[in-house]
Amino acid sequence: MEFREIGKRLSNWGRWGKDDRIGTLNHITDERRAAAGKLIKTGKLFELGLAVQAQGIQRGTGVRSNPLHLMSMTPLDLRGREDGAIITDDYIIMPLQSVTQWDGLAHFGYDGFFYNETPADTVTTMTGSSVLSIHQIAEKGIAGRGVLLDIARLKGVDSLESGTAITPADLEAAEKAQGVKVGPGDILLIRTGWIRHFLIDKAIDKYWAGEPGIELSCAEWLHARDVAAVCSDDWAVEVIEHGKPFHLPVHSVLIRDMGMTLGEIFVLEDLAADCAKDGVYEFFSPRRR
Ligand code: UVW
Repeated sequence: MEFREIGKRLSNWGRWGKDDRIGTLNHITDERRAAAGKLIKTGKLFELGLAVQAQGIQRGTGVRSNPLHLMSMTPLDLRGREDGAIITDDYIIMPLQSVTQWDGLAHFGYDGFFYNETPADTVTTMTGSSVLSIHQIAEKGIAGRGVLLDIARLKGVDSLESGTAITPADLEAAEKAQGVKVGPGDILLIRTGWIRHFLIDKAIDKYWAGEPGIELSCAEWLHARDVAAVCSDDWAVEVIEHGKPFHLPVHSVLIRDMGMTLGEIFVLEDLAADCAKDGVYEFFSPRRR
């Protein structure tokens, strides 16, 4: 299949050493992070994550449900104490796909391997990933120059339709329209408007009925630009046609071959509105753990 050939061509295996665990995040050098810090002008903050909530974005089908909140201690459990203390404790149990998330490099592979020739059997139910666990990305964080490319705005719609493929030409047209250029070490945020089906229309089934997103040819573009990470407001970053058999070629090449973490279910509406207002589409994108 075409993605294997493209993956071989764009492979970053060994590029940062055989023991590398963070892939394209290596493009964020200290110098680039320091330069990104100088982009802070207004100090405004934008929360890009969905709230952890019981009535979340998942539908409870298959293995992915919404967060479950359980009380493990309440004042009733301690009643009658001499010191009068009352205490509450609680748990949250959740699949990580029930909120905004970064895909670790052990999330997706093919033909028996994850990024950097890491065998599939390095991930077990009891230990998780012994080689590519995302804590190695989290320790360093994902902080640097963020660039938003607002493709929904480019096309003059609130949200792209499900199955709409975003091409390199679209990315470049957005760069031109917005007066910004994506460069080495950037964290690229792609807005499709798709999350409005959850946030505004409250149409969760529609949110999961395929999605707009980048097509495989964008992998070459991201590789040529030395992009560090890509995130989007859809649930898989890549275009998915509703009803078609499950296949994720962009995940295959970006995560497994290039070693790029993908950010999914990002809330980009407020950030995009602010960027449109002042015409500034680059910013400091801070470390999140
Ligand atoms: C899959 O659905 C396999 O991945 P993701 O959660 O990254 O969309």
